[in-house]
Amino acid sequence: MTGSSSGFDRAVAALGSARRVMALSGAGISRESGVPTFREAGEGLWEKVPMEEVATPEALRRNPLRVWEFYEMRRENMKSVDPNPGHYALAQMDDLFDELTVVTQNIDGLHQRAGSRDVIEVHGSLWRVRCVDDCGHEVDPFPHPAPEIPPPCRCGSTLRPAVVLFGENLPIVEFERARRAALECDVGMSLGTSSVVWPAAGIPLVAKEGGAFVIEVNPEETELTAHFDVSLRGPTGDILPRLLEAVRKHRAAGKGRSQE
Ligand code: BV8
Ligand code: ZN
Repeated sequence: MTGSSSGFDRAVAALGSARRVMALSGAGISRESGVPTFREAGEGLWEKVPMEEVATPEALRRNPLRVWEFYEMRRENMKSVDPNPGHYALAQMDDLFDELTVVTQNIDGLHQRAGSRDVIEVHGSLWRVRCVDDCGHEVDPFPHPAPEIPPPCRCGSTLRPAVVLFGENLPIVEFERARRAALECDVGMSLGTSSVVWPAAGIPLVAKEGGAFVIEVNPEETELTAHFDVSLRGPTGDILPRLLEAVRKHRAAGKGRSQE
């Protein structure tokens, strides 16, 4: 369930009068689809595989096969995975606002499959590969399973997962667009992220600096909980559909901004 009902009601009132919304999502929103998170006690990906071994540029240079096996395993696991009610509710919120920008740290593509129209992947995509030597060649979507790993690039080099590894810069165009959406939004949401990986974790704080009302949805407290106007304690698969319903009712009752 959420935090105090006043927290939920304040979130509904803020969303009810919002025109532009920015939502940062993390692995938590995909957890109810069966995608393991990174740091969940007992199931987190990094408990099973040290991230230094598979998610850094050094690892990719040192042992590309090991990194490819890790991302092929994640693609394989996605075969039986579908968006969950949290993804769908967020996608249906597209019709409630002039702008709803989903800034996702996730690489699974579930927001797009659920129908969200404006998704910025600040950590890349599991379904895209690019040239290790930046010759410009990209394949999106890359066939799964890969015919051979690491796959050859047409320039003679090899291809790598087009995801942002630890110690790598975020794609500058996407990150700038995410920051601008955060600065300009009326409400910023943080959905299912532990807020420990920067600079993505700081995007809701950019929204707050820009004067937005900021809402966190997470079953647990995070490192940034104290910075949010409201922190709703619960799974996104439960809270987002309830927020969607409540904002629709709020609007139908003539509260919040008029629908022109
Ligand atoms: C960068 C893509 C500039 C790949 C990911 C030393 C050297 C270099 C860099 C650093 C350094 N020290 C610190 C840094 C910065 C580093 C960083 O922040 N490290 C952390 C660990 C301290 N950041 C970087 O390296 C970034 N780049 O800084 O570039 C630079 C360049 C060179 C040198 C210096 C600086 C790049 C980071 C991107 C890494 N790539 N993913 C892949 O996915 O395989 S990170 C990955 O983990 C995610 O993308 C996400 O961003 C991050 C955090 O994960 P979450 O999504 O939050 O998931 P998590 O498991 O942590 O939490 C799940 C949450 O869900 C929990 O809160 C849980 O309560 C909640 N939950 C559970 N169930 C539900 C739920 N919520 C809702 N509903 C539920 N049902
Ligand atoms: Zn190439």
